[in-house]
Amino acid sequence: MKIESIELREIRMQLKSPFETSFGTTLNRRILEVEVIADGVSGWGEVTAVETPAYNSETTDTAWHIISDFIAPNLIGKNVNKASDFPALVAAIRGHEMAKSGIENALWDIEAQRKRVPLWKLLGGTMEEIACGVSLGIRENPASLVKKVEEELRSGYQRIKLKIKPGKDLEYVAAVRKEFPHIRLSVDANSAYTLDDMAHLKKLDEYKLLMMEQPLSWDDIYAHSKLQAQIETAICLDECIHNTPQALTAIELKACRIINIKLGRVSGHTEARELQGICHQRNIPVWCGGMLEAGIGRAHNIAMSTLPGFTLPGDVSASRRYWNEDIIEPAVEVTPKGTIQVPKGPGLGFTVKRALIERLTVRRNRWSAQHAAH
Ligand code: OSB
Ligand code: MG
Repeated sequence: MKIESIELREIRMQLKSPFETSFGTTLNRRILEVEVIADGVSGWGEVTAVETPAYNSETTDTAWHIISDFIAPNLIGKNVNKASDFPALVAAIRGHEMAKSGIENALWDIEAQRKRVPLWKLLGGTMEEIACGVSLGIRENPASLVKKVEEELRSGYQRIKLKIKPGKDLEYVAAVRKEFPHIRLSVDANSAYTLDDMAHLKKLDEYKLLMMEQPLSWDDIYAHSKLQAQIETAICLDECIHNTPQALTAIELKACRIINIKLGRVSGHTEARELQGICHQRNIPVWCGGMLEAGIGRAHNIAMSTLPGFTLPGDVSASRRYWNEDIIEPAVEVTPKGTIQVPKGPGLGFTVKRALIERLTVRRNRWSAQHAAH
C-alpha cells in the first residue's frame, strides 16, 4: 500500500443525552476521524480519545498533536506492505495508543477492501452476529436508573452495565437487582475507589454481578490483584491494559478474571487481536468496550468483536442510543434479541457519509505524497 494521502479532521457531535461516569459528564463530543488513501483506495479510522485526560492520559488534542507532528509526516509516501506492519513504524512513539489506532485501523480498512473481503474476515473473525450490552451513565436517583434498565432490556440488550462511583453505588445496584433478579448485570467504577474501600466493595458480592470493571487506580495492576483475592465478584480490567504484556502481567498476578478490549486503548487491530488470542488460550473471556464512538469507531468495534475470544456481550450498541444522525450508512442497529448482524461488504462494510462529516468538521490537516519531502 503506497500511502498517497492522509486527512485528519475534528468533528463535533452532540450526544442525545449527557453521559455521567465517575470522572465526569460528557454531552458534546470532539472526535477525530482519519481518512487514508493508498493505491487509490480510501480507508477510515476514528480516534477514540475523549476531551479530557480523565479516562486515560490522551485527549482529542494530544491525539491531534501526535498524528499531525509525528505519525502523518512519517507515514506519507511510504509503502506499507500490510496494516499489521504499522505498529513497528510507530514503535518509537511511546504511548499515545489512541492516536496510533486511528491511523492503523484506516490501513486495515484499506487492506480489506483491496483483498475484497470484509474487515472482520481479514482479522480472522468467526462470528456473523455479535452479542450486545449497554453501558448506563450515573443517574440522579435509583428509580430513574431502574426505568432506564427496563427500557434497554425491552430493546433486547443482553447485559446491563451500571456506572458507579462512591456514594452512587450500593443503593443503585440493589434497586436494579431487586427489580431484575436474573439479568446479566455488571458495574464500572472507572478507577473511583482505592484499597481502603475493600470492605465497601466486598458488599457488592451479594448482587451476583457478572463483573466489576476497573474499580481501582487506572495504572495499578498490583492493587487489583490484592482486591481480587478478597472479593468473589470477577474483576474486569479496562484502563490498566494497554498491550499484551500488561494483560499477561494482570493474568499471572490474578488481578482480574475478565478483560475489556478497546481498540484505541490497545493501539489498534493488530494488538487487539494478539491480546484476545493470549486471553483465549488462558480462558480469560474478553469483550469489546466502547468510548461513545461515532459510526466509524463503532464499525471497527463490530469487526473486532467477531474474533473467537469475544465471548461476552460488548458495549457495542445501536447508533440511535447516542446520535440523532450517525456518520455511517446504514446506522448500527440491534436486533430484538440484542445482537448486531455483522456486515457482509468489503472493508468496514458501512458507507461513510462524507457530506455529513464535512458539515460537522471544525478543523482539518492534510498530507499528500506529492508534497512529502522525499
Ligand atoms: O469505561 O467503558 C468505559 C465511555 C467513555 C469512557 C470510558 C468508558 C465509557 C463507557 C461507554 O462505558 C461505553 C459506550 O460507548 O457505550
Ligand atoms: Mg470501563
